[in-house]
Amino acid sequence: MNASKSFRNSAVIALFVLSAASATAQSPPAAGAAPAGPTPAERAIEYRQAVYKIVAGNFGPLSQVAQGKAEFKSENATRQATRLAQIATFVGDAYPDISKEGKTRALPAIWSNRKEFDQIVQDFATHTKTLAEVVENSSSAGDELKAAIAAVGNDCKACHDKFRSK
Ligand code: ASC
Repeated sequence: MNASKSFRNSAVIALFVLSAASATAQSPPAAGAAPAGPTPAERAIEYRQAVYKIVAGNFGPLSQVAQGKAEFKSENATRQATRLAQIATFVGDAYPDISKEGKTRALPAIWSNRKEFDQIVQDFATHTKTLAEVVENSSSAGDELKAAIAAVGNDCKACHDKFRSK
């Protein structure tokens, strides 16, 4: 290969590399291309919302039982209450600072009034643990079970009233 041909080849390669780099850096994504992934803040918010989906998915049926809208079934209630007590331990650290801003109903008061917020989270963990124990010893939806379910529901509500936007 002579010198001028070799120069031309290098120039072609350089141009190709440059245009490929600028395509990644500057062009909008091609039609149908996957959008950019979530930011760390979006990921943290999605994670938190997933935690609450598990909370609601397990507390909902128990709340129905307490209201007499669903039958008490020991096996189901035990599974739900056990899972609720477990997922309750995920809540406290689902509010990292980066998740304060974004598509979230979590109010800034959570971060400016963290002690009060953490107390409700602690109550939620305590009351779900108690509920799991009460369910374990229940064969029907008696007063003790209803009270244990109500205690958990009150923690949900206390937090929503103060720390979640409408
Ligand atoms: C639920 C649910 C809530 C709480 C709340 C209790 O079942 O999804 O967010 O109970 O309504 O006040």
